Amino acid sequence: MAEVVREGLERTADDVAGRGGWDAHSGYGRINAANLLAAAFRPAAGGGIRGQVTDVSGAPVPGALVSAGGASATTGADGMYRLANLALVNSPYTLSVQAGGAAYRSAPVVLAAGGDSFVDVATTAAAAAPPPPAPQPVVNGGFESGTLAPWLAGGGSPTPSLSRTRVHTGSLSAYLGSSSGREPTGDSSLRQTIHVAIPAGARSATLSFWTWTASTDLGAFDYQESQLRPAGGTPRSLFKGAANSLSWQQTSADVTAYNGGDVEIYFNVHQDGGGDPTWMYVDDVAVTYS
Ligand SMILES: [Ca+2]
Ligand SMILES: [Ca+2]
Repeated sequence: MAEVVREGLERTADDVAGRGGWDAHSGYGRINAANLLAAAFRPAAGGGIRGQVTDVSGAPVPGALVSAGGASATTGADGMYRLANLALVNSPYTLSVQAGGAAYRSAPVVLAAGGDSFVDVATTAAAAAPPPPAPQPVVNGGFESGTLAPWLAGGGSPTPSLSRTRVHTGSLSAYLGSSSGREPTGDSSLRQTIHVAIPAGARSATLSFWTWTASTDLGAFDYQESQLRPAGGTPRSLFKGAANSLSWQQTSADVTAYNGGDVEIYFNVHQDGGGDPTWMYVDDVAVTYS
């Protein structure tokens, strides 16, 4: 139905391009609703052929050469082509398509005067190879290697460790702070420096991770925190406070601004030694691109 309406709109439009033809600025001209309802077609000396060239997987084939009756066009990124203002007197036309080193010919295409005929061409051109997966700059972001490395532990109050108690995915996470025993005074931190390199075809990079937080410090002298620390730049806080989520929460941060440079991912639990401990699990730290 939509095709019938489209063709009707085109063929009953008021001529703007001249001789009932098409141009890139005004298309087939101004819509004329009265003519459309009356099916009063505009006199036209030609018509167009439009369509899409696809590969074996049905994906668009850009850069395919489509020609008919001495006119030719190259498909765009969406695989679409347009051959405009083909002379009606030479109709029907046979499309020739060259894609992926092979040639194809269509069945005869009868032009519609003053409108487009749609012809899609399915070729056997090989599907484009998928882009290689972007490198993951965070190493051991799921803590599944059985060691914290290359994460660097700091603070020593206490030194972070691996946990099997609470994991977001897999069987291990990182455990900062202390859930039991005498509450120490000081920091329990983990950090890793990554190099942000947005791959071709992507425009942005996002860091995400999951944390499970608990705190019994009602005075909020303790805190869990996460920062991004660019080399030579100002640290950026992603969160800081005595959180008590008791569930896995995801944090995401746009790291596009660090493209081409290094940034340290920093997690910390600070405790005040007051007997009301605070702790945090971290898992699935990763950078994605889009
Ligand atoms: Ca894990
Ligand atoms: Ca405390």
